[in-house]
Amino acid sequence: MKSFSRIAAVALVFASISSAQAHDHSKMVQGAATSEDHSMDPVKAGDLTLSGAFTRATLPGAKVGGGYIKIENQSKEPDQLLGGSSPVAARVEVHEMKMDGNVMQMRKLKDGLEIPAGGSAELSPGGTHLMLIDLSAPLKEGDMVPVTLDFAKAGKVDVQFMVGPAGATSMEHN
Ligand SMILES: [Cu+2]
Repeated sequence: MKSFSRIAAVALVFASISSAQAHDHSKMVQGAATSEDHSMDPVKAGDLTLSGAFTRATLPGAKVGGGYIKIENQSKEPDQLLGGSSPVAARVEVHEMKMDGNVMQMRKLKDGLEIPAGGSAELSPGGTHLMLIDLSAPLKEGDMVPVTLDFAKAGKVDVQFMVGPAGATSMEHN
């Protein structure tokens, strides 16, 4: 129940900026493309290859930040991204996100995100994402954020997430 109420609180934050947030998604996707210019060398962990990890600068007082990454799986077995941890956040969860009317809704994927055998999964702005919850300090553009991802089969994998620009200008009015 505790974790549910936390997610509900997070959802409320997004709901309060509903239409502006929806409008901003196109910018967020562009931000993703830009971030590839600075993307880190891919990280290999067993049959997994993780690449293009980035997050976005947050404003003072922001409680959450998003994490985005591409994960390829060369195994004949699927794996699951269960969540993670980071020194900058109290918790790191895998969230699914979708628009309901003009209200952003997201929920924790409690069984994790499947990385299909011989396939890949991409966590990206506006879609499935990592959520860094209860940030200890704002994420600053240009910094690197260490995140330990937790996979069902591959285990724990350390990845550096580069902090890109905030991009979401509409959020500055909140
Ligand atoms: Cu989320």
